[in-house]
Amino acid sequence: MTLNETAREILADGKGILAADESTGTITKRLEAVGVESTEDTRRRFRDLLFTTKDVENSLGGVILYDETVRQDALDGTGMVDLLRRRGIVPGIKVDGGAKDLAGFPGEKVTEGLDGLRERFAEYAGLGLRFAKWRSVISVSGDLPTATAVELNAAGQARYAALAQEAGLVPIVEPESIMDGDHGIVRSAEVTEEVLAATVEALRRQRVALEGVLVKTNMVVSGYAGSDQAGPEEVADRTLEVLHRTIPAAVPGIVFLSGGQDDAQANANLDAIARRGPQPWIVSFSYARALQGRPMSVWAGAEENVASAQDAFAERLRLTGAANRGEWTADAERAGS
Ligand code: 5MM
Repeated sequence: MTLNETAREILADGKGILAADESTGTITKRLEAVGVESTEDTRRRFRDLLFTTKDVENSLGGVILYDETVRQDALDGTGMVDLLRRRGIVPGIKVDGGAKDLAGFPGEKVTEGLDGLRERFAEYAGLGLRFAKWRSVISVSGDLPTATAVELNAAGQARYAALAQEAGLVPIVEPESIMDGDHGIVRSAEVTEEVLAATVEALRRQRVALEGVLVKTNMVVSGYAGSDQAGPEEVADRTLEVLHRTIPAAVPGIVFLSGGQDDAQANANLDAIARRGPQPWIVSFSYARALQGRPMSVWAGAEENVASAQDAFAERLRLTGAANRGEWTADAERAGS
């Protein structure tokens, strides 16, 4: 199977990707926020709960895993990777080593993790993983990002993507422009465009085959601390404008992260984008928080809550799937929450 075929398989029939690849530090924060101690076992139980939810394969074509999960067994004794494969879900792996402070550039980050990556990819390919993910983090303000941060992160994405393709895995290239500031949507569009353009240019220079790449990006939204919040119609227009300007049609698919938007907002925006009709690429979702937040709080670590947490996860998938087809409504979201 070619990389392009794998990418299309993941996003076939309106399916999207679950990002269940939180590093131990990140999932620990999320578990502790709902009163659950983070241990290897609680992390395994929560991810088992997600992956064994009924009919999950109808909405998810791929799941991004963290290294720890790849080496764990589900509660029925099946390896987590095999469990997903048996359900017809393509297993993937986050391979970046996290975004670290960029020396000399206060407030900016650079993603680490290239050392030894060729060898790690060889192992992951042997373990049955078929796609990968690398996230870079771009700070946004009136002055940031600097050209240096944009270029270094783009170069990292390109080197990672080339190694992924060499090993036969589809790289998800995820340059996230962070929307935490008080900037308006125009600034958000400007930075997202600069970052995506630089990333695609770096991929070309690194001889990465665009046909075998998936792009994961933020939606173009107003900075969360801003007084003026753009609605879904403007988000859809500006997001698609930026994507049309930067992402070649050779790229098979673009998936959106939820980025800390609340569940309903992420889906309202995804729905508005989907309602714009067919695009040169498949457009879909790759959410972590907007799919997992609700089931995690329903679960709260208690065995007796597993069934209701799975219902909550199925409901999040149903609503996000509807948004991905342009069939979402605020009423359905309210009824489901
Ligand atoms: C931006 O984060 C990605 C998408 O998640 P959201 O939908 O919540 O925005 C997500 O895949 C993220 O990269 C992982 O959760 C891993 O995070 P860390 O920081 O632990 O590598």
